[in-house]
Amino acid sequence: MTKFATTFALLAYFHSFSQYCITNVGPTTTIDSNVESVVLVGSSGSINYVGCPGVVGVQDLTALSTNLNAGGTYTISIQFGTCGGNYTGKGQAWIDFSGDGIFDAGESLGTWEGIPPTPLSTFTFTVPSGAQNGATRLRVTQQEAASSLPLNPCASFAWGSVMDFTINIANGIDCSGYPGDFTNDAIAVTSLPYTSTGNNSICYSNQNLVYNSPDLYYQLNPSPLMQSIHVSLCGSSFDTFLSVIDAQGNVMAFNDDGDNCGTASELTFDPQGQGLVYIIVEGWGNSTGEFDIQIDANYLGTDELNVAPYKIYPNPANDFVRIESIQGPVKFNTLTGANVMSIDKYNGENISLADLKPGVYFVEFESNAVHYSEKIIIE
Ligand SMILES: [Ca+2]
Ligand SMILES: [Ca+2]
Ligand SMILES: [Ca+2]
Repeated sequence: MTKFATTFALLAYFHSFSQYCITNVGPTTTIDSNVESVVLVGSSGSINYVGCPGVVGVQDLTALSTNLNAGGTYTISIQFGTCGGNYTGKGQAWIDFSGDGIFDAGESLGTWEGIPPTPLSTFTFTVPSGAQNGATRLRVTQQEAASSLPLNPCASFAWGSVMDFTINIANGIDCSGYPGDFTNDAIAVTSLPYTSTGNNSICYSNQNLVYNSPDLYYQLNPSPLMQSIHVSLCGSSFDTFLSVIDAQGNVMAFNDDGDNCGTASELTFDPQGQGLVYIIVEGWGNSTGEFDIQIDANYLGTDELNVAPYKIYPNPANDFVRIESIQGPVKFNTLTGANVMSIDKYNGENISLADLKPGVYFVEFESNAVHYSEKIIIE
């Protein structure tokens, strides 16, 4: 498939909000090869888990956690083994230090291979000083009959284990000043034109699964006067990908490489009738870097704007006034809001002004559920 066709297929069928690979991952059976124990003593607290019986899929042990400091060195002890017979296999563990929802190759703690029973595996590792503060994930996997190392942390296979634990990191990068990681934290675009820069290489996770690259979310509430909205990442330093989704997650528009800006992205979408929309910036593939974003709108021309759906005449008025194209209640109020005349069921006829003194009044009525208040002068 071409790059474009692949992108389209992913967008059309696999657009969802999820972070770590957890579906169609891990063993499909509970017997035989299995991680028997995981011990990790942190700077405070510890994980001390004993396995067996086996669990199908990813075993969610994220309720178990320990605290690690960026720059600190720790040792994890894993007993790769079995809950049944002994068969050759391979094992590996990762911590998502970057906090991007991906167990990257560089985040591996160590590997094992053998036929159980084998000695306890101890992997000593240092938490990168650039690790992201907060909760992240440890994944321990054992895969029977795996062909080679390193293992794929997202693989599905017959026998073995995939176990996820929570790691709380401190003394690393504080990402609290990096909004836009997801829809609940989207960067609000409150006026157009909008120009900003961003960087998805630290503090952002992969929420938009079109590509594994971490993504930034912007949110925009289009005005009804906006006919089209143009989003451009032209000038960005890396190969970007851009999508626009509505509040339900439906893809409204997307672009990989814009017509005018190399591998940076550019698109135009129709905001008419839309509530909140999200503009998602990510990289093509795994690419990350600094990007420029410009958002602008074309507005409906005056001839396309709704002209007033009624006509009041004459104004100034003398004996009568008429409101064309209006039906329903009409009220005459003074400038201070006191009601001086009401018509319950107006139907386009002349309204006699004989009972009103000369002066300035507000005429109040509705058209298509919109309330209008028009000033008229009675002479
Ligand atoms: Ca990662
Ligand atoms: Ca992504
Ligand atoms: Ca691109």
